[in-house]
Parts: sequence; structure tokens; C-alpha cells
Amino acid sequence: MTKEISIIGVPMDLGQTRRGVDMGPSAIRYARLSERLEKLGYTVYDEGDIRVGLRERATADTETNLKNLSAVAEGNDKLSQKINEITSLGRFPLVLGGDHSIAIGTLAGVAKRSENLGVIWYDAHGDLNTAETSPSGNIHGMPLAVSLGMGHPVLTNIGGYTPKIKPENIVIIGARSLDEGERELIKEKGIKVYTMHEIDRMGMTAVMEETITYLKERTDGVHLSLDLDGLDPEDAPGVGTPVVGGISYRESHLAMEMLSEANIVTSAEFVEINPILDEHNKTARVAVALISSLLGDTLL
Ligand code: 6HN
Ligand code: MN
Ligand code: MN
Ligand code: MN
Repeated sequence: MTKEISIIGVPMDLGQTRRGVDMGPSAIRYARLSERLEKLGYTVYDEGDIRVGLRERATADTETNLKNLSAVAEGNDKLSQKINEITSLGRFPLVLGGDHSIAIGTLAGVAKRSENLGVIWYDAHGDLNTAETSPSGNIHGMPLAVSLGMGHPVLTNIGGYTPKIKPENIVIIGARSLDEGERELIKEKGIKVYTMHEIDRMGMTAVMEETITYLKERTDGVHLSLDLDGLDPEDAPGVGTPVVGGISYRESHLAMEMLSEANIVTSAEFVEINPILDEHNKTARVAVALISSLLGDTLL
């Protein structure tokens, strides 16, 4: 793992309808992210926030049911350019959301340097919807499909190429709320998924061992896209689309430590933290603890 980290905040809330997720990056910084990483021996560059259009000014795109399409695309385009700058300097990109639509820009940036990028999608949801299958029109439910090259061309062409990733290089962990179209896509493309059922049956240790072995064999780098709603709402209440029966804090902590030991993660993003819905910044503090574990924090 490179010893230089660039933090990029993306105060994006236009990929869904609840207010407050744009304050996620501030909440995570307030929970002392930089200090924790510096203590671990990293040189930390906080690149500040990507400028995202205001909800009040986002114009309705009349020819599509995708909400705030042009403003979401614009923010992601800027993000992908920023990621390119950071990876060309050899730094580890750590992206703070913002809603999960920002994974479109992150992946457009990181996948450019990788023939076979692996992706761990840690989430209660599949985020595999397209305009045709989406029940909501919310783009935060679509970034994984978009990165596979499926969806509105304004989104799939961000970064100037498509697709960004291959279905066989994806592992979804924590799924427990999948729409009908998403299930069909998972089967059709053969995407590897550990739902809560597998996590309960096998235990997180075996799930992570299999995930790591699987990705090590076939990929040349791994992006971790961690949606805080993958965790149980008891442990991470500050999210816009909570789903009961999720991954515990302890299991998540273990998962991050196993990824750290395996040393396979080359970029990461932590998304969907909504401070308005949170309890005393608990979810942001959980995010900082998980980031520290991912980047090598150990008890001894
Ligand atoms: N997330 N599947 C639902 C939809 O509207 O497409 C929920 C998506 C949630 C997305 O949490 O990042
Ligand atoms: Mn998500
Ligand atoms: Mn989710
Ligand atoms: Mn630890």
C-alpha cells in the first residue's frame, strides 16, 4: 500500500431525494479522519471537496426519468478527473460521499489504470438498476450497472470509455434489498453476491477469505465501495435508505482488517452518510474506524 493518501470529498445529494447526505464529507472529517491516518504513518493530502451543483438549481431533465441527470453527471465528471490526477501521482484515492452515485466518477477514474479492476460492493443494495428497472429514478441505485456499461449514455460515457469493469470481477457483500431487475441482472451476468444469508451461514471470516482469494486470482487492483447502509441501522443509523438485518460493526471491522492483511485494496470510497439522520455523528465515527482498519490500524 502506498504511503500517500489523497482524501476527496464529494458533497453529492442529487442521486437520491433525502437532504443531508451532502454533509457526509464534513462529518467524516470532523470525526478526525486525517489525524487517524497520520498516526498510522501516512502522508495525507486533503484535496477538499468536488464542486457539486445545488439541488435548488438542478434543472429537470424532461426526456428522462433519471432525477438530476445532468448535475449528477457533471459532478461525476469532475470527480473522475480529480481521481486521474491523484492516481497519476501514485497516491491512494480515498473518496468521501455523498450519495452512492459518486461511485460512477470514482470508478471512471480508477478503472482507467487497470486492465482488470476488482470491485467489492459492500451494501444492503445492488445498485444495479437502469432507467428501465429503477423503482425510484434515483441514480444512487444505478452506479454498479453504469460501471458495467448499462444505463444512460451520459452516465456510462463519463471518463470517455465504457465499460469500466467486468461482471466477473465484482463481489457484492451484505445485500438484502434487491429489486426484480437487479436480481435478473445478477443471474444473467453471473455476479458474485454474498447476501446476509451467506454472511449468517458462513460467517464473515469465510466470506472474506473467499472474496480475497477470488479477487486475487483474477484482478490487478481492488476498489472498495462501502455504502454505510451495508451495516445494520443499529450500528450505522445515519443513512438515507436503511434496511434492517445488516452487517454488524464487529463483522465490518473484521472485514476491513482482513482486507488490510491481504493488501489488495488500491482505492476506496465511503458513502451515504447522512448527518441529519445520524445520532451524534455515530455513523461518521464508524466510517473513520472502518477506514483506519482498512488502512492498517491494529490493536497491538
Ligand atoms: N443506495 N434499489 C433502490 C433504488 O431506488 O434503486 C434503492 C437504492 C439505494 C441505493 O443505497 O446506494
Ligand atoms: Mn449503495
Ligand atoms: Mn445502499
Ligand atoms: Mn482494529
